[in-house]
Amino acid sequence: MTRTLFFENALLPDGWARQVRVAVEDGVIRSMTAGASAAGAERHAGIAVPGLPNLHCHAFQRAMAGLAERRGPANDSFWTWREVMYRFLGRLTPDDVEAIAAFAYMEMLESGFSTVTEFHYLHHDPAGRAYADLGEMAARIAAAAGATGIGLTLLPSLYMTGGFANAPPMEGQKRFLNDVDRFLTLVARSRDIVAALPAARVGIAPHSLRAVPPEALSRVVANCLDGPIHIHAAEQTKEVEDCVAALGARPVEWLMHNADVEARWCLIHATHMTPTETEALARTGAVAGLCPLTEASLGDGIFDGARYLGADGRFGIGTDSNIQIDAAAELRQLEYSQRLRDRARNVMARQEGASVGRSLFDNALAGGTQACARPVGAIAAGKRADIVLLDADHPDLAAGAGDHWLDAWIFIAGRAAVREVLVGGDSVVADGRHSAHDDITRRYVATVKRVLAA
Ligand code: NGQ
Ligand code: ZN
Repeated sequence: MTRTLFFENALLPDGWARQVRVAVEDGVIRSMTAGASAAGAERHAGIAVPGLPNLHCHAFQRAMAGLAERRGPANDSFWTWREVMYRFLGRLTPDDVEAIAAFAYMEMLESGFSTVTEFHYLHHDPAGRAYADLGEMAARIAAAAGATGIGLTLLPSLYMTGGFANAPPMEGQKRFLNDVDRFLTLVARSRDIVAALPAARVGIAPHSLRAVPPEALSRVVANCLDGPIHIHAAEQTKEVEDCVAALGARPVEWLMHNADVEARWCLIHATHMTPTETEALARTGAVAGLCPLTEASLGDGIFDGARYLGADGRFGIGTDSNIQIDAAAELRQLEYSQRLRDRARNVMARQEGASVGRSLFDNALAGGTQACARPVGAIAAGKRADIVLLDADHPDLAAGAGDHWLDAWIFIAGRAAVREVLVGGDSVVADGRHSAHDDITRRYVATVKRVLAA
Protein backbone atom coordinates (compact mmCIF):
# COMPACT_ATOMS: atom_id res chain seq x y z
CA MET A 1 0.00 0.00 0.00
CA THR A 2 1.28 3.45 -0.88
CA ARG A 3 0.97 6.27 1.62
CA THR A 4 1.60 9.87 0.88
CA LEU A 5 3.23 12.10 3.46
CA PHE A 6 3.37 15.88 3.27
CA PHE A 7 5.91 18.23 4.85
CA GLU A 8 5.80 22.01 4.81
CA ASN A 9 9.62 22.16 4.95
CA ALA A 10 12.11 19.38 4.25
CA LEU A 11 15.84 18.93 3.83
CA LEU A 12 16.25 17.06 0.53
CA PRO A 13 19.53 15.91 -1.04
CA ASP A 14 19.88 19.17 -2.95
CA GLY A 15 18.79 21.44 -0.14
CA TRP A 16 15.80 22.87 1.66
CA ALA A 17 12.48 22.51 -0.08
CA ARG A 18 8.92 23.58 0.64
CA GLN A 19 5.62 21.69 0.29
CA VAL A 20 7.11 18.26 -0.16
CA ARG A 21 4.99 15.21 -0.96
CA VAL A 22 6.63 11.86 -0.31
CA ALA A 23 5.16 8.53 -1.48
CA VAL A 24 6.08 5.60 0.78
CA GLU A 25 5.58 1.91 0.08
CA ASP A 26 6.76 -0.88 2.40
CA GLY A 27 8.69 1.66 4.45
CA VAL A 28 10.65 2.91 1.45
CA ILE A 29 10.37 6.27 -0.30
CA ARG A 30 9.21 5.71 -3.89
CA SER A 31 9.05 9.30 -5.05
CA MET A 32 8.99 12.85 -3.78
CA THR A 33 7.88 16.15 -5.19
CA ALA A 34 8.57 19.64 -3.89
CA GLY A 35 6.20 22.55 -4.44
CA ALA A 36 3.28 20.13 -4.39
CA SER A 37 -0.20 20.28 -2.91
CA ALA A 38 -1.11 18.61 0.37
CA ALA A 39 -4.39 17.30 -1.00
CA GLY A 40 -5.09 13.77 0.17
CA ALA A 41 -1.71 13.42 1.95
CA GLU A 42 -0.94 12.83 5.65
CA ARG A 43 0.39 16.14 6.90
CA HIS A 44 3.22 16.00 9.44
CA ALA A 45 3.91 19.28 11.18
CA GLY A 46 7.46 20.47 11.63
CA ILE A 47 10.72 20.62 9.72
CA ALA A 48 11.56 17.29 8.07
CA VAL A 49 15.17 16.11 8.08
CA PRO A 50 16.59 12.61 7.56
CA GLY A 51 16.96 10.58 10.78
CA LEU A 52 20.57 10.28 11.93
CA PRO A 53 22.34 6.93 12.23
CA ASN A 54 23.99 6.25 15.57
CA LEU A 55 27.13 4.45 14.47
CA HIS A 56 28.39 3.16 17.83
CA CYS A 57 26.50 1.89 20.84
CA HIS A 58 26.99 -0.52 23.74
CA ALA A 59 23.35 -0.47 24.83
CA PHE A 60 23.76 -2.14 28.24
CA GLN A 61 26.04 0.68 29.43
CA ARG A 62 23.00 3.00 29.55
CA ALA A 63 22.05 1.47 32.90
CA MET A 64 25.35 2.37 34.55
CA ALA A 65 25.24 6.00 33.43
CA GLY A 66 25.95 8.11 36.50
CA LEU A 67 27.32 5.23 38.56
CA ALA A 68 30.98 5.85 37.75
CA GLU A 69 31.06 9.52 38.74
CA ARG A 70 32.55 9.00 42.20
CA ARG A 71 36.18 9.56 42.89
CA GLY A 72 38.18 6.40 43.54
CA PRO A 73 41.34 6.04 45.65
CA ALA A 74 43.57 7.78 43.08
CA ASN A 75 43.88 8.77 39.45
CA ASP A 76 40.55 7.78 38.01
CA SER A 77 40.74 7.14 34.31
CA PHE A 78 39.23 5.27 31.41
CA TRP A 79 40.79 2.13 32.90
CA THR A 80 39.19 2.53 36.32
CA TRP A 81 35.86 3.31 34.63
CA ARG A 82 36.25 0.07 32.71
CA GLU A 83 36.56 -1.88 35.96
CA VAL A 84 33.31 -0.37 37.22
CA MET A 85 31.70 -1.23 33.87
CA TYR A 86 32.93 -4.84 34.01
CA ARG A 87 31.57 -5.26 37.56
CA PHE A 88 28.24 -3.87 36.43
CA LEU A 89 27.83 -6.06 33.36
CA GLY A 90 28.66 -9.16 35.38
CA ARG A 91 25.14 -9.05 36.82
CA LEU A 92 23.06 -8.59 33.69
CA THR A 93 20.71 -11.31 32.45
CA PRO A 94 19.37 -11.49 28.89
CA ASP A 95 16.07 -10.00 30.12
CA ASP A 96 17.96 -7.13 31.70
CA VAL A 97 19.90 -6.42 28.51
CA GLU A 98 16.72 -6.41 26.46
CA ALA A 99 14.98 -3.99 28.84
CA ILE A 100 17.99 -1.66 28.99
CA ALA A 101 18.50 -1.72 25.23
CA ALA A 102 14.83 -0.93 24.60
CA PHE A 103 15.09 2.09 26.88
CA ALA A 104 18.30 3.31 25.24
CA TYR A 105 16.86 2.83 21.73
CA MET A 106 13.70 4.66 22.71
CA GLU A 107 15.79 7.61 23.92
CA MET A 108 17.77 7.52 20.67
CA LEU A 109 14.57 7.80 18.64
CA GLU A 110 13.32 10.59 20.89
CA SER A 111 16.53 12.52 20.23
CA GLY A 112 16.56 12.14 16.42
CA PHE A 113 18.45 8.92 15.73
CA SER A 114 16.60 6.40 13.57
CA THR A 115 19.27 3.68 13.24
CA VAL A 116 21.42 2.13 15.93
CA THR A 117 24.67 0.33 15.18
CA GLU A 118 25.12 -2.01 18.11
CA PHE A 119 28.74 -2.99 18.77
CA HIS A 120 27.75 -6.10 20.61
CA TYR A 121 30.20 -8.01 22.81
CA LEU A 122 28.22 -9.19 25.84
CA HIS A 123 27.66 -12.69 24.48
CA HIS A 124 27.81 -15.24 27.31
CA ASP A 125 26.43 -15.92 30.77
CA PRO A 126 28.04 -14.46 33.91
CA ALA A 127 30.24 -17.54 34.28
CA GLY A 128 31.46 -17.11 30.71
CA ARG A 129 29.53 -20.09 29.33
CA ALA A 130 27.75 -19.75 26.01
CA TYR A 131 23.98 -19.70 26.29
CA ALA A 132 22.11 -22.65 24.71
CA ASP A 133 21.62 -20.31 21.76
CA LEU A 134 24.96 -18.67 20.95
CA GLY A 135 22.92 -15.72 19.71
CA GLU A 136 20.80 -15.37 22.88
CA MET A 137 22.09 -11.86 23.64
CA ALA A 138 22.06 -10.82 19.98
CA ALA A 139 18.40 -11.86 19.88
CA ARG A 140 17.72 -9.57 22.87
CA ILE A 141 19.29 -6.64 21.01
CA ALA A 142 17.16 -7.44 17.96
CA ALA A 143 14.04 -7.72 20.15
CA ALA A 144 14.73 -4.30 21.67
CA ALA A 145 15.20 -2.77 18.23
CA GLY A 146 12.00 -4.42 17.03
CA ALA A 147 10.02 -3.22 20.05
CA THR A 148 11.10 0.39 19.60
CA GLY A 149 11.11 0.49 15.79
CA ILE A 150 14.68 1.76 15.50
CA GLY A 151 16.63 0.45 12.50
CA LEU A 152 19.38 -1.99 13.44
CA THR A 153 22.88 -2.73 12.25
CA LEU A 154 24.16 -5.51 14.47
CA LEU A 155 27.90 -5.93 14.80
CA PRO A 156 28.84 -9.03 16.77
CA SER A 157 32.19 -8.24 18.34
CA LEU A 158 35.19 -10.54 18.53
CA TYR A 159 37.06 -10.36 21.83
CA MET A 160 39.93 -12.76 22.54
CA THR A 161 42.72 -11.25 24.63
CA GLY A 162 43.07 -9.01 27.67
CA GLY A 163 45.65 -6.80 25.99
CA PHE A 164 48.33 -6.67 23.31
CA ALA A 165 50.75 -9.58 22.80
CA ASN A 166 48.15 -12.21 23.67
CA ALA A 167 47.70 -11.05 27.26
CA PRO A 168 45.26 -13.43 28.93
CA PRO A 169 41.71 -12.11 29.33
CA MET A 170 40.70 -10.73 32.69
CA GLU A 171 37.93 -12.17 34.84
CA GLY A 172 35.63 -9.29 33.89
CA GLN A 173 36.04 -10.06 30.19
CA LYS A 174 34.91 -13.69 30.22
CA ARG A 175 31.40 -12.92 28.97
CA PHE A 176 32.91 -11.52 25.76
CA LEU A 177 35.23 -14.30 24.64
CA ASN A 178 35.03 -16.36 21.46
CA ASP A 179 37.57 -17.98 19.19
CA VAL A 180 37.40 -17.19 15.48
CA ASP A 181 35.31 -20.23 14.56
CA ARG A 182 32.70 -19.72 17.22
CA PHE A 183 32.63 -16.03 16.33
CA LEU A 184 31.89 -16.82 12.69
CA THR A 185 29.06 -19.09 13.82
CA LEU A 186 27.71 -16.20 15.88
CA VAL A 187 27.87 -13.88 12.87
CA ALA A 188 25.88 -16.39 10.80
CA ARG A 189 23.37 -16.80 13.63
CA SER A 190 23.05 -13.01 13.89
CA ARG A 191 21.96 -12.84 10.26
CA ASP A 192 19.03 -15.18 11.04
CA ILE A 193 18.21 -13.23 14.16
CA VAL A 194 17.84 -9.87 12.39
CA ALA A 195 16.15 -11.28 9.30
CA ALA A 196 12.67 -10.23 10.42
CA LEU A 197 13.64 -6.60 11.07
CA PRO A 198 13.20 -4.15 8.19
CA ALA A 199 16.47 -3.63 6.27
CA ALA A 200 18.59 -4.70 9.24
CA ARG A 201 22.26 -5.34 8.54
CA VAL A 202 24.95 -7.50 10.12
CA GLY A 203 28.64 -6.69 10.04
CA ILE A 204 31.59 -7.53 12.24
CA ALA A 205 33.40 -5.75 15.02
CA PRO A 206 36.84 -7.03 15.89
CA HIS A 207 36.84 -5.22 19.25
CA SER A 208 40.28 -3.56 19.14
CA LEU A 209 43.90 -4.40 18.47
CA ARG A 210 44.10 -4.96 22.24
CA ALA A 211 41.51 -7.71 22.14
CA VAL A 212 42.10 -9.32 18.73
CA PRO A 213 45.52 -10.62 17.66
CA PRO A 214 46.63 -9.78 14.09
CA GLU A 215 46.11 -13.33 12.68
CA ALA A 216 42.57 -13.46 14.04
CA LEU A 217 41.84 -10.01 12.64
CA SER A 218 42.87 -11.03 9.15
CA ARG A 219 40.85 -14.25 9.37
CA VAL A 220 37.60 -12.58 10.37
CA VAL A 221 38.04 -9.80 7.83
CA ALA A 222 38.69 -12.37 5.10
CA ASN A 223 35.46 -14.11 6.10
CA CYS A 224 33.39 -10.93 6.02
CA LEU A 225 32.56 -10.46 2.37
CA ASP A 226 29.95 -7.82 2.89
CA GLY A 227 28.74 -5.63 5.71
CA PRO A 228 30.57 -3.07 7.77
CA ILE A 229 33.77 -3.69 9.76
CA HIS A 230 34.11 -1.62 12.92
CA ILE A 231 37.04 -1.56 15.35
CA HIS A 232 37.98 0.60 18.35
CA ALA A 233 41.29 2.34 17.67
CA ALA A 234 43.53 4.88 19.40
CA GLU A 235 41.08 5.98 22.07
CA GLN A 236 43.60 6.17 24.91
CA THR A 237 47.28 7.17 24.94
CA LYS A 238 48.20 4.05 26.93
CA GLU A 239 46.63 1.96 24.19
CA VAL A 240 48.78 3.77 21.60
CA GLU A 241 51.94 3.17 23.68
CA ASP A 242 51.13 -0.51 24.24
CA CYS A 243 50.43 -0.91 20.53
CA VAL A 244 53.78 0.60 19.58
CA ALA A 245 55.50 -1.71 22.08
CA ALA A 246 53.72 -4.85 20.83
CA LEU A 247 53.21 -4.24 17.13
CA GLY A 248 55.80 -1.60 16.34
CA ALA A 249 53.29 0.97 15.14
CA ARG A 250 50.50 3.19 16.45
CA PRO A 251 47.00 1.64 16.14
CA VAL A 252 45.78 3.63 13.15
CA GLU A 253 49.19 3.47 11.50
CA TRP A 254 49.26 -0.31 12.03
CA LEU A 255 45.79 -0.71 10.53
CA MET A 256 46.74 1.43 7.52
CA HIS A 257 49.69 -0.85 6.80
CA ASN A 258 48.33 -4.24 7.80
CA ALA A 259 44.62 -4.23 7.07
CA ASP A 260 42.95 -3.27 3.85
CA VAL A 261 41.08 -0.35 5.39
CA GLU A 262 38.47 0.91 2.93
CA ALA A 263 34.97 2.32 2.86
CA ARG A 264 33.40 -0.60 4.76
CA TRP A 265 35.57 0.19 7.75
CA CYS A 266 34.75 2.41 10.68
CA LEU A 267 37.49 3.27 13.17
CA ILE A 268 35.80 4.05 16.45
CA HIS A 269 37.27 7.09 18.30
CA ALA A 270 40.54 7.43 16.32
CA THR A 271 41.32 10.06 18.94
CA HIS A 272 45.10 9.86 19.04
CA MET A 273 46.45 10.15 15.53
CA THR A 274 49.47 11.99 14.18
CA PRO A 275 48.74 14.43 11.33
CA THR A 276 50.06 11.77 8.93
CA GLU A 277 47.65 9.17 10.31
CA THR A 278 44.75 11.64 10.21
CA GLU A 279 45.36 12.38 6.54
CA ALA A 280 45.95 8.72 5.69
CA LEU A 281 42.69 7.69 7.36
CA ALA A 282 40.83 10.37 5.41
CA ARG A 283 42.24 9.02 2.12
CA THR A 284 40.98 5.47 2.78
CA GLY A 285 37.32 6.52 2.56
CA ALA A 286 36.69 4.78 5.88
CA VAL A 287 34.59 6.49 8.53
CA ALA A 288 35.88 7.84 11.83
CA GLY A 289 33.30 6.85 14.43
CA LEU A 290 33.33 9.77 16.84
CA CYS A 291 31.56 9.52 20.20
CA PRO A 292 32.18 13.01 21.58
CA LEU A 293 30.14 12.81 24.80
CA THR A 294 31.63 9.46 25.80
CA GLU A 295 35.14 10.60 24.83
CA ALA A 296 34.67 13.63 27.10
CA SER A 297 33.17 11.52 29.87
CA LEU A 298 36.02 9.01 29.77
CA GLY A 299 38.79 11.58 29.43
CA ASP A 300 39.94 10.12 26.11
CA GLY A 301 41.19 13.23 24.36
CA ILE A 302 40.13 15.38 21.41
CA PHE A 303 39.81 14.19 17.82
CA ASP A 304 41.63 16.36 15.28
CA GLY A 305 38.41 17.35 13.54
CA ALA A 306 39.79 20.42 11.79
CA ARG A 307 42.59 18.58 10.02
CA TYR A 308 40.45 15.54 9.23
CA LEU A 309 37.65 17.61 7.73
CA GLY A 310 40.22 19.60 5.76
CA ALA A 311 41.43 16.31 4.26
CA ASP A 312 37.84 15.35 3.27
CA GLY A 313 37.71 12.70 6.00
CA ARG A 314 34.39 11.00 6.62
CA PHE A 315 32.92 10.83 10.11
CA GLY A 316 29.74 9.94 11.92
CA ILE A 317 28.64 10.02 15.55
CA GLY A 318 27.89 7.35 18.10
CA THR A 319 26.47 7.38 21.61
CA ASP A 320 28.87 4.64 22.78
CA SER A 321 28.52 4.44 26.60
CA ASN A 322 25.13 6.20 26.46
CA ILE A 323 26.01 8.50 29.36
CA GLN A 324 23.69 10.97 27.61
CA ILE A 325 21.61 10.06 24.57
CA ASP A 326 21.16 13.12 22.42
CA ALA A 327 22.14 13.44 18.76
CA ALA A 328 22.37 17.23 18.91
CA ALA A 329 24.52 17.13 22.05
CA GLU A 330 27.01 14.76 20.39
CA LEU A 331 27.46 17.12 17.45
CA ARG A 332 27.69 20.15 19.75
CA GLN A 333 30.33 18.46 21.88
CA LEU A 334 32.36 17.65 18.77
CA GLU A 335 32.43 21.30 17.71
CA TYR A 336 32.99 22.61 21.24
CA SER A 337 35.94 20.29 21.86
CA GLN A 338 37.61 21.77 18.76
CA ARG A 339 36.86 25.31 19.96
CA LEU A 340 38.29 24.66 23.42
CA ARG A 341 41.47 23.16 22.04
CA ASP A 342 42.03 25.71 19.28
CA ARG A 343 40.56 28.73 21.08
CA ALA A 344 38.62 29.33 17.89
CA ARG A 345 35.02 29.28 16.68
CA ASN A 346 33.12 27.60 13.84
CA VAL A 347 35.78 24.97 13.26
CA MET A 348 33.76 22.12 11.73
CA ALA A 349 32.54 24.02 8.65
CA ARG A 350 34.69 24.66 5.63
CA GLN A 351 33.36 27.57 3.58
CA GLU A 352 32.86 31.14 4.64
CA GLY A 353 29.21 31.62 5.50
CA ALA A 354 28.58 27.89 5.97
CA SER A 355 26.44 26.86 8.92
CA VAL A 356 28.35 24.71 11.41
CA GLY A 357 25.17 22.87 12.37
CA ARG A 358 24.46 22.01 8.73
CA SER A 359 28.04 20.87 8.16
CA LEU A 360 28.02 18.67 11.28
CA PHE A 361 24.62 17.26 10.36
CA ASP A 362 25.50 16.53 6.70
CA ASN A 363 28.76 14.85 7.66
CA ALA A 364 27.22 12.76 10.44
CA LEU A 365 24.39 11.74 8.15
CA ALA A 366 26.64 10.65 5.28
CA GLY A 367 29.30 9.05 7.49
CA GLY A 368 26.75 7.37 9.73
CA THR A 369 24.88 6.01 6.73
CA GLN A 370 28.05 4.58 5.25
CA ALA A 371 29.04 3.03 8.59
CA CYS A 372 25.68 1.38 9.27
CA ALA A 373 25.30 0.26 5.65
CA ARG A 374 21.52 0.64 5.66
CA PRO A 375 19.50 2.26 2.85
CA VAL A 376 18.87 5.43 4.84
CA GLY A 377 20.35 8.90 5.13
CA ALA A 378 18.27 11.00 2.73
CA ILE A 379 14.70 11.94 1.98
CA ALA A 380 15.02 10.47 -1.49
CA ALA A 381 13.60 7.68 -3.63
CA GLY A 382 14.96 4.25 -2.67
CA LYS A 383 15.75 5.25 0.93
CA ARG A 384 13.76 4.19 3.94
CA ALA A 385 11.33 6.82 5.15
CA ASP A 386 13.22 7.50 8.40
CA ILE A 387 12.41 11.13 9.02
CA VAL A 388 12.76 13.45 12.00
CA LEU A 389 10.42 16.41 12.36
CA LEU A 390 11.89 19.31 14.27
CA ASP A 391 9.46 21.51 16.14
CA ALA A 392 8.95 24.63 14.02
CA ASP A 393 7.21 26.28 16.99
CA HIS A 394 10.03 25.70 19.47
CA PRO A 395 11.15 29.16 20.67
CA ASP A 396 14.68 28.56 19.42
CA LEU A 397 13.53 27.53 15.94
CA ALA A 398 10.38 29.58 15.41
CA ALA A 399 12.07 32.67 13.97
CA GLY A 400 14.57 30.74 11.84
CA ALA A 401 14.69 29.18 8.42
CA GLY A 402 16.89 26.71 6.56
CA ASP A 403 20.26 25.93 8.09
CA HIS A 404 19.50 28.10 11.10
CA TRP A 405 17.05 25.40 12.17
CA LEU A 406 19.92 22.93 12.39
CA ASP A 407 22.13 25.41 14.26
CA ALA A 408 19.27 26.03 16.70
CA TRP A 409 18.62 22.31 17.22
CA ILE A 410 22.27 21.41 17.68
CA PHE A 411 23.58 24.40 19.63
CA ILE A 412 20.57 25.53 21.62
CA ALA A 413 17.48 23.39 21.93
CA GLY A 414 18.89 19.84 21.75
CA ARG A 415 16.48 16.96 22.01
CA ALA A 416 13.61 19.20 23.08
CA ALA A 417 13.41 20.29 19.43
CA VAL A 418 12.56 16.77 18.22
CA ARG A 419 8.83 16.63 17.78
CA GLU A 420 8.04 13.56 15.70
CA VAL A 421 10.06 10.65 14.31
CA LEU A 422 8.96 8.40 11.47
CA VAL A 423 10.62 5.06 10.78
CA GLY A 424 9.69 3.42 7.53
CA GLY A 425 7.04 6.14 7.31
CA ASP A 426 5.39 5.12 10.61
CA SER A 427 5.26 7.56 13.48
CA VAL A 428 7.07 6.11 16.52
CA VAL A 429 7.69 9.38 18.37
CA ALA A 430 4.94 12.01 18.63
CA ASP A 431 5.15 15.21 20.71
CA GLY A 432 8.67 14.14 21.66
CA ARG A 433 7.58 10.85 23.26
CA HIS A 434 7.89 7.33 21.96
CA SER A 435 4.56 5.52 21.55
CA ALA A 436 5.63 2.92 24.15
CA HIS A 437 7.48 5.40 26.38
CA ASP A 438 5.70 4.54 29.61
CA ASP A 439 5.90 0.74 29.30
CA ILE A 440 9.53 0.75 28.22
CA THR A 441 10.42 3.15 31.02
CA ARG A 442 8.59 1.15 33.69
CA ARG A 443 10.37 -2.02 32.67
CA TYR A 444 13.72 -0.24 32.57
CA VAL A 445 13.30 1.26 36.03
CA ALA A 446 12.28 -2.11 37.50
CA THR A 447 15.33 -3.69 35.86
CA VAL A 448 17.80 -1.10 37.11
CA LYS A 449 16.38 -1.27 40.65
CA ARG A 450 16.76 -5.05 40.68
CA VAL A 451 20.25 -5.02 39.17
CA LEU A 452 21.54 -2.38 41.59
CA ALA A 453 20.01 -4.14 44.59
CA ALA A 454 21.67 -7.45 43.64
C1 NGQ B 1 33.82 -1.07 25.37
N1 NGQ B 1 34.50 1.20 25.73
O1 NGQ B 1 34.00 -1.95 24.54
O2 NGQ B 1 32.72 -0.87 25.91
C2 NGQ B 1 34.96 -0.16 25.68
C3 NGQ B 1 35.57 -0.56 26.99
C4 NGQ B 1 37.44 -2.04 26.38
C5 NGQ B 1 35.25 2.16 25.27
N2 NGQ B 1 36.38 1.85 24.70
C6 NGQ B 1 36.09 -1.95 26.99
N3 NGQ B 1 34.87 3.41 25.37
O3 NGQ B 1 37.88 -1.12 25.70
O4 NGQ B 1 38.07 -3.07 26.56
ZN1 ZN C 1 32.86 1.34 22.08
